[in-house]
Amino acid sequence: TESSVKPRGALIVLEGLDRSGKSTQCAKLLSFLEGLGHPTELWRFPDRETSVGKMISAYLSNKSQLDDHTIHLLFSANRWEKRSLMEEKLKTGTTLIVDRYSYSGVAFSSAKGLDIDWCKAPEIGLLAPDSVLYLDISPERAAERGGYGDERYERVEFQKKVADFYQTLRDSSWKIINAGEAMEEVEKKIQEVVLDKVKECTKGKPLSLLWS
Ligand code: Z5A
Ligand code: MG
Repeated sequence: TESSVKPRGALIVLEGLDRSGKSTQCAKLLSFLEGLGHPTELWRFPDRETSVGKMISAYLSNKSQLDDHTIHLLFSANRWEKRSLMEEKLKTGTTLIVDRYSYSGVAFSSAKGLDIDWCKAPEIGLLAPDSVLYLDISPERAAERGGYGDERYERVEFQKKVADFYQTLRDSSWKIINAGEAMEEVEKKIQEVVLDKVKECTKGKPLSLLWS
């Protein structure tokens, strides 16, 4: 019966270029939702703690070299190894805030020149986010924030290509947040969007799969 439907958690994804403020805003969103009494966890991809994640971390810090296809599949495997736990958490009522997800996977590898459909293929069947918030900032503005380090991909020219692929991937359901504003402004906008989604999921919005 309808009354036995368990309220589930929402899958909230933050995407955006390097230095767009994802990790900053994910942390703020976690305290906001927790403060309202919603069971919430903060996840991130890559999850560098798993054995696959350690390979990814070595690659990103230039300690290892891998073929572009190989690293793409490792990023995807890193999401697949967390998929069943993700589903369990959501179904038992925990909202997940996820710092980067499949869209990063497809945008970054496509920006290197891999075929976009090939890049999407291993992502098919992962859980689809209930909401994607895109923190929108130009690569030049993002670079001014400093902290560009020695990791792979941290170059303005490459970030421009990534931005183009994010543009290709986005659909009308994405919430585009102006990430160039003050942190508090960005924070408020994200809160509005996310609260609505959390409510929808509590009312029984079904989970769906990528890429549908
Ligand atoms: N990657 C991939 O290729 N395939 C995949 O499947 C996945 C990822 C999942 C590592 O990701 C790399 O892996 C990444 C994509 C690729 N490569 N790049 N680029 P990561 O998530 O571990 O690292 P990161 O995301 O490099 O970017 P970041 O440094 O974490 O950026 P961020 O989280 O968006 O920004 P932040 O740390 O919150 O903020 C950056 C700075 O700006 C910091 O000093 C803040 O205090 C400041 N800031 C934040 N907001 C503001 C505002 N509003 N105003 C002014 N200053 C601000
Ligand atoms: Mg980050």
